[in-house]
Amino acid sequence: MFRKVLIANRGEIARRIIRTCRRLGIATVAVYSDADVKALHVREADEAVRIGPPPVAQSYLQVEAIVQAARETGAEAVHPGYGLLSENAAFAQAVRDAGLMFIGPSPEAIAAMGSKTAARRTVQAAGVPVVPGSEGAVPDVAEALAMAERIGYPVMLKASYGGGGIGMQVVRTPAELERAFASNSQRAKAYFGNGEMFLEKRIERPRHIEIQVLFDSHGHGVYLWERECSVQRRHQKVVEEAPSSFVDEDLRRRMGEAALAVARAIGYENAGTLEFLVDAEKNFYFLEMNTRLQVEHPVTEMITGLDLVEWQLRVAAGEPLGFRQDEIRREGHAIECRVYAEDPEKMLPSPGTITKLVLPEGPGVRNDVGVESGSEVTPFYDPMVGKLIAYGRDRQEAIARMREALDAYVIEGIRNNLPLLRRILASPAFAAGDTTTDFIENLLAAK
Ligand code: MV4
Repeated sequence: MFRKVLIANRGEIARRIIRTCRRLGIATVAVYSDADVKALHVREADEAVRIGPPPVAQSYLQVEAIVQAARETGAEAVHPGYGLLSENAAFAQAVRDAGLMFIGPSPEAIAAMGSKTAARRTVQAAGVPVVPGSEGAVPDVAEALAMAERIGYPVMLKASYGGGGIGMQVVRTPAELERAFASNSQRAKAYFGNGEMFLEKRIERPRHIEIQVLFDSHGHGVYLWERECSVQRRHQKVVEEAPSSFVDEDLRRRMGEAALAVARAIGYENAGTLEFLVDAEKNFYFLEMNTRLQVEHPVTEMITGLDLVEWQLRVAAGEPLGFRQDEIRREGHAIECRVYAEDPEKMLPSPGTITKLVLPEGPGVRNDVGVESGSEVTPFYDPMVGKLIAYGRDRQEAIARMREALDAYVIEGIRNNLPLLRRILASPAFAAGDTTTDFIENLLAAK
């Protein structure tokens, strides 16, 4: 096992990784920007290296500074966390080139899933369904119109390198497609450096269900069941749970095996997640693969009893997975709420100083947070202040524990989404498991 690991991240996920390293007797190196001098992850790591000024482009995205910090401190491996450089193939390569282990998949596997059109082809070749749509990129409006005619309206116009809904649009008529094509392509080019577009059939009121996979470096892989993340707002996940109340044993097995087939096809190693859209008839379609640890990984940990960061470290160090698919537990139910520093009406980040923070406690309650009373939420980084996770013997108990925990949660000094989270967890639609992707929209419209 590694003796020392550098964590190329900040906030709650850096602390989460430090916690597991400490338990395994691994020394930790934090990196930090000038805005994070007093941050918890810096205080909790065994060592910390300053990497630059507050903006991420000058600090947490500085590949050279981070690799240099790892070299100087004698770290043997780098954990990228999520976001930032976690899915950057060039970073994974730079870590390797420095003679260090990247705690994640190979640069080739990251790149294989980096383009959505390339990923669609790979996935189809592995025999896994994708949403009916264009074969690859759609070069211009004329081709888009012809393709949309074949697929049938409504269609989804999407950016090949997109994310967060940017460059994505529902298109219902040819006239709309003519208007939307160039503008979305330009937007994608501005945001992602590439304006390549493709088309898919629009799936109505889908659910977002993802499969967690874990592969060792000896070609052995397992799936750690599913998470349902349909409760989103503006393409930002708000509530996630495991298992999904919509998934039956047969669908679970079919999605799990599909996920393994895709991961095998690209020689995947480490933890990864395959996102699927699932329609009302329980048809599932591959959407994309996230080649990193996800924000919502705790709900999987709660129902399996596995520590995903521990297994990321073990397989990166060359250890085989010590278990088979039929030995993986699936017990109880877990729900995660993402607590954001945001203006509840405008849903925009709300920076400021957290003057008071009281985290709820109780049986089955877990808090993964990056802040404390006195912390400043700056406009430089993601406004998520933490994650509240509740576990119960069944979904009903998990909901009851989550509602109590949300009621006991106190954040003062900044606007936050606790009121929205309380409303979601109290809604009859959520209790009924009626969690399609338009859930929050409907909840807010009902008032
Ligand atoms: C779709 C879709 C319907 N049909 N694709 C949104 C984020 C991006 N990763 C994919 N998204 C969608 N793709 C087709 N062909 C509906 C969505 C979608 C969505 C998906 C998952 C969770 C929430 C969502 C909210 C709005 C739209």
